[in-house]
Amino acid sequence: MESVLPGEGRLAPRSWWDSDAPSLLLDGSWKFHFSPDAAGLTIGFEEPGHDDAEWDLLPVPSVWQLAGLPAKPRYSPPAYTNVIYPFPVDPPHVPDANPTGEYRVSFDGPEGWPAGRRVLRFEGVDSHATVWLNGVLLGWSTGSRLAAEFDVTDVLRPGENVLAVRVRQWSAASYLEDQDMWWVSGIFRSVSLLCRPAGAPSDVFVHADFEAATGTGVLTVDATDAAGSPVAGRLDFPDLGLAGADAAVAHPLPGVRPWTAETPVLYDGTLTSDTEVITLRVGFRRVELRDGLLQVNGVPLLLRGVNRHEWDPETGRTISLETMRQDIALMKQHNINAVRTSHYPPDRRFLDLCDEWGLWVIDECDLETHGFFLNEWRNNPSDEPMWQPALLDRMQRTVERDKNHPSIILWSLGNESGVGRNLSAMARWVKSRDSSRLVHYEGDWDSGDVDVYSRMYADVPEVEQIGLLTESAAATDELDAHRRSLPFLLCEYAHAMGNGPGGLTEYQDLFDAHPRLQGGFVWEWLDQAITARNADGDDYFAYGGDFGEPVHDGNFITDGLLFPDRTPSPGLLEFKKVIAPVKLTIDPQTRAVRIDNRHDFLDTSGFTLDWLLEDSGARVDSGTMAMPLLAAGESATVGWPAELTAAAALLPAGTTPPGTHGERWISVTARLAADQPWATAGHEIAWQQAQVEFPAGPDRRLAAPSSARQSRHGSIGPVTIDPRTGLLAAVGDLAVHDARVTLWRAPTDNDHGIPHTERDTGKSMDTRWRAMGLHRLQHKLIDLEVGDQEITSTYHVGPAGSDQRAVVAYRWTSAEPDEAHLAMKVDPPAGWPVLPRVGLALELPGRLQHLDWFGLGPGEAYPDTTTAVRVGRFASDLAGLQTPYVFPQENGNRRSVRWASLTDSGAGILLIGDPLIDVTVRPWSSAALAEARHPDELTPDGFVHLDIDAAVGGVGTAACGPGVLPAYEITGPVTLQLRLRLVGADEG
Ligand code: IPT
Repeated sequence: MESVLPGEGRLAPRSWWDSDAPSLLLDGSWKFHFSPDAAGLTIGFEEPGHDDAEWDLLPVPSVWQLAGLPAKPRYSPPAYTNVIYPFPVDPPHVPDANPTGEYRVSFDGPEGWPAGRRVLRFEGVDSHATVWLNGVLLGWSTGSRLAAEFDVTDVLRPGENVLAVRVRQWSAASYLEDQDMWWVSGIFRSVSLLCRPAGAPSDVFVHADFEAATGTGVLTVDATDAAGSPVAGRLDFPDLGLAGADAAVAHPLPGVRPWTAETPVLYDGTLTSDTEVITLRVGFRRVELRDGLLQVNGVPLLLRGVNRHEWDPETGRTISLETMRQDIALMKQHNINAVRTSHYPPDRRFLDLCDEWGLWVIDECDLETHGFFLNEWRNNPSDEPMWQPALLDRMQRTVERDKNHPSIILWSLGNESGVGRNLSAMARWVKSRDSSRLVHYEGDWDSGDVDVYSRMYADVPEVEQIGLLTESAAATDELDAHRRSLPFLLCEYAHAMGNGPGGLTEYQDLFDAHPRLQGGFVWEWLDQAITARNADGDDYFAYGGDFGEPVHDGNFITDGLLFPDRTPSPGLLEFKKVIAPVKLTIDPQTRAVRIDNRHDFLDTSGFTLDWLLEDSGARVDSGTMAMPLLAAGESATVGWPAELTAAAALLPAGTTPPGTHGERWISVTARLAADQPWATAGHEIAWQQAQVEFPAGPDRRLAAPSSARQSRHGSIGPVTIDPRTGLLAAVGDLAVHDARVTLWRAPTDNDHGIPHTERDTGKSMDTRWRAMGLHRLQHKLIDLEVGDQEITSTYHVGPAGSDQRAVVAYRWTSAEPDEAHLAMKVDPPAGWPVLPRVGLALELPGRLQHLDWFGLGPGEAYPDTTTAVRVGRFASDLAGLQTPYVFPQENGNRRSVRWASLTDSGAGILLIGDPLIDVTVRPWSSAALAEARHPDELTPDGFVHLDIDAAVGGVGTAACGPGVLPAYEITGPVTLQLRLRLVGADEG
């Protein structure tokens, strides 16, 4: 367990395949005994006769830390750390308190299997397994996310067999598995017994090259025995015209359809040896570094990727096939074309699906030694000779298992493991074994060992320099020349933690502009939370610290584009829109639509186009338009169909509330023409909107409710201002509390992070805003004038102890009896250079639960996350307006609102932007939101909390990476302008 070797007694790694050779799946309920340390180990548990009647039952596969949850961990609890090892860094030693699971299962020895070897296969055991069959020690293994096989031919017997496995949470190998994820243990992937028929190959390596210039595929299949010598085999691929062809010979195949992630053509066939028929699915493609670019089949790729960990909030790192399908379907539905298997090889079935449905894959080795960074990289296993066998073993098991997947285009040496000789050795081995793919590793910025220059979280200016080849030099001239010859990938960017990621568009624009920038992978796919239960018996999503871990990294584990239950976050919708592979541009002037086909391989024949014309969110007319046939990379401009032009000239159809104006918008949408395995025909791929002139016509405004109110001191239209304080006190009969300027928001995860620009100060925006005192402003009335037509007031707004204050001037006027107009000018002091928001916050009666609005929607949006929202008319109750981030934070802003009504049974207030406002409505205050650690701690306080903002700050990605881009920051004076009205039950 403290050996730095990778294991003992295992068989050489090999590729996985399905065949007619029999096998026995051993998954199921196994006997389980847990011990927190060595004192509790069971002497002799491996003996077949050992009495395990009192033992528990545990499912295999599973991780034991999640057993008993959501109520309470039955054995040792899960623990989360990012970089720091949760034990002293004293390699190869691990804690005496080493949680250990002992497993036993009995099964009947298979009968009637053909002659040959019997192999016991573990797909994944975390972290150290010692294995006995029928009391005989087979060996031990490490490499948690890597397969391990043991030869059991001589030990297996007819009748009852007893398999015993001792699994330790900590081993020397734990130093190699410091990925940013939960520490969980056990036999978490399947276990099976295989027959390897005598004379059948031990390993198979499929070579399926594609020569783009001639359209010719070349298929060779190397079948080898345990000694590496060739095994004769015949290929049968009906669709390739191969019948009984010699596998070892190169078969030129003119006219094959190549495999790409956009066109995942697989040819089904078999490799037949004397004793086995192996099923193969072959995809032809050539991956190469050419002209400084990552090319497949002669075409440079643009990767629109995500980093995917394997996680499920209930089963942890044990993932069902259904969940894998769901992940890939969701990726494809959201225009994602690439996945990095961060930071270990996934369940092998995931890669089958990538081949089948089409995703470019970076398959990453199960290696991370990040915690050595906290010790100045002293004794880093990446460079210590004693660890070289273990590192090479990991790389070999990665490549050997997965080498026959066409979806894999890059092998990654691992993640965050510093630099060192052992990494170089891994890279050399990969190149010697598989020259058909490129090598990736991010941790060495000089990039000497690799074929792509890869970085994480580089900011927009630096990425632009890299795109322009004007980046700063690598360590030596030689390395620099090499690196400049390489394409660039952001293997991680746009940290999707909480509200965000902001600023995706700016990266995508760079990827589109500079060929060297071949895309990136958002960090990360899924919030890795765990379903747990609170004291009230309600379930919630737990993160680091929730299981009492003494050392942990809090909610840094919930930073995905999907919420833990795999519902898409607003960030995923934004990403989908930003990376859409079809770009649509509507020009109302020339009545034309430009279509850019941004696929790398697909033409547009698989897509349809349709249009929709709306008046203030109400449908006027809709129809289809012909999608021009465009090859990948081509563009065309087509005229509007006559029906659209005619419809655009129709008189207004929709209605709009009193005091508001109509707007006419065209939407054009590209959709799937036919069903795909991952979505049905009609699925939206891309869309765009444009405003068109609103034809003059009869006023379609709804009648205003008659204002029976009498003008009296302190009233402006329907609004009552308290003549003593100058504050808004009521709108009609609706009491208003605490209506004041607000310059603060409940910090987002990104507000808690340190933006690149604050590296010197080490301060997050949250720290800076709290230091300014924005969360505890006091309001001092300086001047108040209450007239019949106009009420003006001026306040000094600043925190205790500071001489920094904003001057806030309110001016209430009314042009119509039913309406009040507010202009609120906020002049911040020089000491408050950047603000999170500027607006008016107020509390209204809690019964106003319904928001109708015309503006951007349906989802939330912030200035740097506004791509996925469209102009339209939307409605929601309060609950539907909250975004359930795992860690409570600012959320739910509805952006560029023209008007919004907040009502109860149709009666309430109407806000009209002059011209645009942002609106947030919650059943709790921003202060309560900022206090809560989990959403279940938030309870409605009886009020409706309304924020009407003139400016909202961007969100950025400072949780890990650059902060908000300057264009999305609020600086300087801001004026909020809006009109207020009542809406009646009849007009709602
Ligand atoms: C980077 C890691 O590679 C990834 O595993 C994850 O921890 C991510 O950060 C943050 O969520 S490493 C970081 C030092 C940039």
